[in-house]
Amino acid sequence: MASIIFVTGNKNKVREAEVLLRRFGINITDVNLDIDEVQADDIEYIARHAAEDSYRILKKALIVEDSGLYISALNGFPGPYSSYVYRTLGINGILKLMDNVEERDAIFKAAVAYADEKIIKVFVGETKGKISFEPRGRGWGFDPIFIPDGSSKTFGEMSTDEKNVFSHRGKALLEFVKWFTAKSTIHS
Ligand code: ITT
Repeated sequence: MASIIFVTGNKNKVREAEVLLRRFGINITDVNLDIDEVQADDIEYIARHAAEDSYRILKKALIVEDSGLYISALNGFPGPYSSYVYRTLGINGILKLMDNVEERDAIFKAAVAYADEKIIKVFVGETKGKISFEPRGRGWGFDPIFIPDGSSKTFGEMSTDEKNVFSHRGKALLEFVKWFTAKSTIHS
């Protein structure tokens, strides 16, 4: 079985990636490096830098992932600051900002960056949806208030497998895995 390192401090991301990559025969080991994330508006840029910095330390093939929730009525807030905003305002803070706002459009974006001794490559995934009027289900982060287009459930009401079909992370990881398995076949 092929294996890859996932550099993250977020066990929820690890669980989602494990479930998806296992289907392709790829095993994940997660490592929390606690490196400083560059501050930038662009998650692809953030992921690329994190992958570069992590590779310099670990010297093994790895992925990192940066993601964020972009709410239209809030001009894309919290975007790349989602982790901080989740910890400070939380779900209820976001719902309060959206009080009396009818336009609920939002996009979840993920950038998965792969690095090895030769290359750094970034894969993106986006999911359009709506911010719910109240939290529903469990999940983590903003899961209970995000309803992806094509479903009536929030991410918080979905199983990991079902969420992976709809989610930004699932889409970015799928792009990564298609490329990674093709690359491994060529080199083996
Ligand atoms: P690492 O940087 O260590 O990987 P993190 O949680 O700090 O973990 P990010 O900087 O990418 O990750 O922050 C993204 C935040 O956006 C995350 O903490 C959640 O609050 C939110 N988020 C991203 N994807 C999500 C998802 O699928 N479900 C719920 N919330 C999500």
